[in-house]
Amino acid sequence: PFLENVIRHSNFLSGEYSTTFIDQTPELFVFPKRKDRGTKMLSYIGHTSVNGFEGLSKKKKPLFTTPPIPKIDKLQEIPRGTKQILDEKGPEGLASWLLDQPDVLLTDTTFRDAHQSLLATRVRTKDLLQIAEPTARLLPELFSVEMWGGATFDVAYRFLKESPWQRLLKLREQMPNVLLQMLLRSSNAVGYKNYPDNLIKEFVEKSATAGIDVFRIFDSLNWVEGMNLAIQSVRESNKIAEATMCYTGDILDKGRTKYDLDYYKNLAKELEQSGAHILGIKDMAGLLKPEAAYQLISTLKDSISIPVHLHTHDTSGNGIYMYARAIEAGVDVVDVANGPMAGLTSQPSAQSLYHALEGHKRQPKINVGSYEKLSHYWEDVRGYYQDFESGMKSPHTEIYNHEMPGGQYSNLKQQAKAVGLEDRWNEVKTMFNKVNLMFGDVIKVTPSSKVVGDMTLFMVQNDLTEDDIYERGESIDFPDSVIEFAQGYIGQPYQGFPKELQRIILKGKKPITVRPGELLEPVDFNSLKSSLFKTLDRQVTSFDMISYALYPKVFMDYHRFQETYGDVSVLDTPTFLYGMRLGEEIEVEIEQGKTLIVKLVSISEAHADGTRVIYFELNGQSREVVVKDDN
Ligand code: 3PY
Ligand code: ZN
Repeated sequence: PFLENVIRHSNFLSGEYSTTFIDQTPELFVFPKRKDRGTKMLSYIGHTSVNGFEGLSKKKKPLFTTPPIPKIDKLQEIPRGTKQILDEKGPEGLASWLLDQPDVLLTDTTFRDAHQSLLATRVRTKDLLQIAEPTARLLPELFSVEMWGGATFDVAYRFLKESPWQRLLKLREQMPNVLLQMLLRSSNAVGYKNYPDNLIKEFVEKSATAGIDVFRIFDSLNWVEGMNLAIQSVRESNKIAEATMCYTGDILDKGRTKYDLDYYKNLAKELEQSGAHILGIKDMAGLLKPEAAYQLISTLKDSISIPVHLHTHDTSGNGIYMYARAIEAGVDVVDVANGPMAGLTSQPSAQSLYHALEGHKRQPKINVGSYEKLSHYWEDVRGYYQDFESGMKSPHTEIYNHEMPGGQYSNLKQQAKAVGLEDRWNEVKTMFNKVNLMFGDVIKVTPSSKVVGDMTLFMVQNDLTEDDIYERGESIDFPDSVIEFAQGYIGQPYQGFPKELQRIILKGKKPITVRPGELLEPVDFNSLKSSLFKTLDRQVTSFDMISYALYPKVFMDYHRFQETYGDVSVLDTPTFLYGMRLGEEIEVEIEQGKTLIVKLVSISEAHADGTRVIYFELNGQSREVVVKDDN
């Protein structure tokens, strides 16, 4: 059936196929085989109606309003944007175009960091896709839309049961005019550990072909040696390498000299020399204060000749004022999110920034009315994910003390709760700061922030003080991530590891000082392809291979889930998260032009073996599925 699919495909018939044809044409692998999609879907709905969604306590499906999609004229051509400039002028040309813009440009993070930081990364492709074309049409002046990478990759498979590659391909289709941007953790790609060099190269190359234009590349220790491979791979793909430095500490605090203005200035120069088209500044915890931003950006604009792109989190509530000062100092692009998805641990609001700069000569040239139209959609979509909210309700200035990244705060709180430390959250925050100082004051961002977090929970949970670690550390088994960090497996921290602590943690193990990627065996893609072909029992794409190589277990769990429940990405989000109410009827478009009408008729009492029978109507026909009640 695969070959038949190929030769009947319109692109094949018209001769428009290339070597990426197979990767980008997933419908080739949709065979009219084996199972009945309807039954699988009913099993999922039945299971979720009875047991709730993984990680959420079971509750009745709330009533939601349907998010309004702004009206657009699909017959009109999509307005030109930065993507066309990149295609015409190449990455260097795009960067020099950017330097020539008198006003500040905006990157919209609503599709990635905003929901990673506010809603535990849970926003589904279906909800992104519906608003993608309206966004592309209404906001063609954006510099870029950040919509991929960071935690979205594994969360898509793990919790949303959908393919991140499909998300990318589909969004690219709907947004052909603006640059699409991703967050790339250098040698950690979109994972939490170092990967072999050939996997990083392959990942970059395939992400570029699938649609990514701007790669924001950072290393969790600001270790440039760990970033070079990713920077070069992006350059080879003829895409934009936004080499990024993570901002930590406070350059205004003269008592803290490790990360001072000179540190950032030298790092920026090094990144420019490494081939960056744009310099990114990643203020992942929102520590950059307004005056610090002014000094930092002014210094960088004097020291390097590539554009500067600033990212922050609005946790402290100072984001807009900080941006205003950075804009005064000449920053070229700043990251914002659409109002209802902005603020707190997310990015500052696009609309707020626009109005704050009223009358300013660098006010962004966007249509703020368009932003508001799109905001009504996001307001309602956010409601779908209410159970993933972190609970932070107001600006949080303690961030300046504990320095936890925006995306980590809610996560670590959850982890603390899971190990019974919910009541000791204040202690956890204080300990996070202590551990940071014990580690020598490190950059804290994925994955180094996770190491600090793991050590913090370990110490609080075991009632260990700093003195305990130094006095009786020899007899303490530290968490794996802490040992790996001390061994050098996530790279080399600036000014090295504190020697005494490293000795205590490693207990005789020898640390490495080279790039971890140099020591890792390359992935053998040929043998991976044949072994995956056997396990998946279907053709294998480059995307499958990369995902498997990054996350073997996560990828196989996803595959098994699909075998059981089919493609659940077609379900609306309330049904995906809460199942159905008794008597409710929904429509599910399982493919273009093919809609199923599903009604949940009744649910039986639990039988002795713990199963229930769920009675549905599927397109008017009675159907039943048996579901195990896990409650
Ligand atoms: C990520 O790596 O996912 C981040 O957003 C870090 O800030
Ligand atoms: Zn961020």
